[in-house]
Amino acid sequence: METVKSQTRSYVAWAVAIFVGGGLLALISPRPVQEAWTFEEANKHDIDSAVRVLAYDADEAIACGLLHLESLPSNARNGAFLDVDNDGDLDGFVLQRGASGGANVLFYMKLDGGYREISKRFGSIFTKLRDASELAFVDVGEDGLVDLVLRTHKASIEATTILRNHLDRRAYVALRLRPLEKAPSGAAAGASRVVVTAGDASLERCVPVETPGSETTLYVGLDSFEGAANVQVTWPEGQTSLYSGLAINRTHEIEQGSPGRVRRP
Ligand SMILES: [Ca+2]
Ligand SMILES: [Ca+2]
Repeated sequence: METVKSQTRSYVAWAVAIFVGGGLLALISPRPVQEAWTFEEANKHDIDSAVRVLAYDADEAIACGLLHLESLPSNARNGAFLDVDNDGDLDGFVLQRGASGGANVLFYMKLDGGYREISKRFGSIFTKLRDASELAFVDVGEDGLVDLVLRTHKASIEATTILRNHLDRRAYVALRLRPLEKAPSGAAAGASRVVVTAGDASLERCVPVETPGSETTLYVGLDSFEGAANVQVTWPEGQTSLYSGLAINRTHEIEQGSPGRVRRP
């Protein structure tokens, strides 16, 4: 009888352990990764407002100090860097020519100071569209989670598509940067450098300015920061503007030549 009781207690203990263990596992497991990104048809407004945020064209990469670019695949043909999960670390995207001649979208995320491909974590969604020829970003829904625009080439039967971002929400600040329409004589096209200070964290970003006056919206992820952010912008010509006390989780318009003033859209 004692043995039966002991066995019963043992079964109950195992059942409790499995139940508690399963519950803990469910709590710490990330939600299904397939849901983190979904395909969506791109409308004209989204396509028109999409911007390349940080490209890795060799000159721009040098201007931006993105030294980790050496780790990208040699057959990569277009790419961009952006903090898609707003954790403060830049993530990288590249289009890579596949073995059959089509293009695959690869998604890299910064880990331990280097870049690792993690597209497989999200199932096949990053390799579905094979004719993508250009990457751009736009924030559909203006929810602070930046979405990926995959432009296809003209001959393709595939339409330009948006990969909608459903990753977990974190704090961010969005800066709509508007450099001078006419660059001062002698000034070369280059990049604006942006430093966002949020509490103890200082995040530096680099935004290529392809044509004078071209507006670019920069999203800077702030993880779990609560409070107001300070921003320093160094424009391509070297002029520096400071902006303090910017509210998080919203977009601020920052115009070159208006130091200290931020126009709110
Ligand atoms: Ca990130
Ligand atoms: Ca969005």
